[in-house]
Amino acid sequence: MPVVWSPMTRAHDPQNEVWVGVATIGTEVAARVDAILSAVTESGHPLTEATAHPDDVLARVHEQSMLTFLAEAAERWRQGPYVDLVGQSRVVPYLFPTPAMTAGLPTRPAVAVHAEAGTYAYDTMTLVGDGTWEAARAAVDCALTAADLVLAGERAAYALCRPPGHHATPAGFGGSCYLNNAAVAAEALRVGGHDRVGIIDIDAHQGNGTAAIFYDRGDVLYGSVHVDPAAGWFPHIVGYADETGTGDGADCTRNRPLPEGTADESWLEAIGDLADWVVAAGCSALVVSLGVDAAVDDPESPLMITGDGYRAAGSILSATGLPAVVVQEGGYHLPSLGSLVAAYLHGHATGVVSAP
Ligand code: SP5
Ligand code: ZN
Repeated sequence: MPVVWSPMTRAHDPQNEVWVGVATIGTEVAARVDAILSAVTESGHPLTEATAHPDDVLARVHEQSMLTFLAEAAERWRQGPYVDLVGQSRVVPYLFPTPAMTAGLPTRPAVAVHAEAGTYAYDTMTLVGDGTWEAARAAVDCALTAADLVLAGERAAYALCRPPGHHATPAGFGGSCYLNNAAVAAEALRVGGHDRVGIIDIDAHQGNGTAAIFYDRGDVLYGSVHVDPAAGWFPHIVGYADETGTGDGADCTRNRPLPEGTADESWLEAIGDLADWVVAAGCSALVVSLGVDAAVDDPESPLMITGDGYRAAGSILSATGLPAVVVQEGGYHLPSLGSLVAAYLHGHATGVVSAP
């Protein structure tokens, strides 16, 4: 399976994730790119460098105000007092203008970048520094280049996107995500002539950004299997089974939350259900949000999926027979990250269903 990547995706270095007010070492690191690159190269998948694409498809997914903020935030921060004053070199939000604050009053955009950040950043874990915009935009180019390959007749192509994207909403970034690569891939497939596209998200966390982008649309289905937010896991407030879409998108969203500790068998059953669903709905192309953080060793989730499980997931999604853009999402255990991705790609490329 062709692997699309970009050296620019290494440029984002969040350094820290501010979690419960404490700067912890970030897990969404540039070394993820090289861990994946070396494993997929070893497995014999051909590498292709992403080509630069215009902003038109990206602009169908995100509001211009957030794109402008992300493109300019690091420079605005550098020109502010933050490094000298408190030694903070990354953009960290300071307040969040939620309805609890605005409370029906007329409001204006915040002038200070530390205050404006909370208009778009919805958590404190997704910092912006030099290179963040360039890397996130390069990841979008990876997704678009992989979509081009599929539109040109490849059965499947893998986009080594980093930073990941499925938590990025139309006008919000969070969960280590800035630009929604999978949503961009789905839009590219739509523009390229597929009338109905299915997205299946097997990252350990529900992709609230992708869900939000397509919640009221009937032309892109979103299905996700993830650790149950009701057990206290990110994204906490969405991802429940009774969220099924609205308006034209009624019944076009499907969440399959799973309990902590879930192992291969029930996880694969849920993926099989999502696969049957997108096929029955008449989708002609597929986007896979491939997070490998559901793996047993991953520090960010309590699911217990094995490498064989990921291989079987690839086989199940390959058996849909749909042309597929596979987009990298999460996965943070550096020693196993590459082999988990390779296991999925092997299953998807060969289509052999191995017993769970
Ligand atoms: C794309 C993706 O997988 N994003 C992950 C979002 C979940 N992050 C929530 C992190 C919760 C805090 N974890 C402990 C961090 C200590 N450094
Ligand atoms: Zn995740």
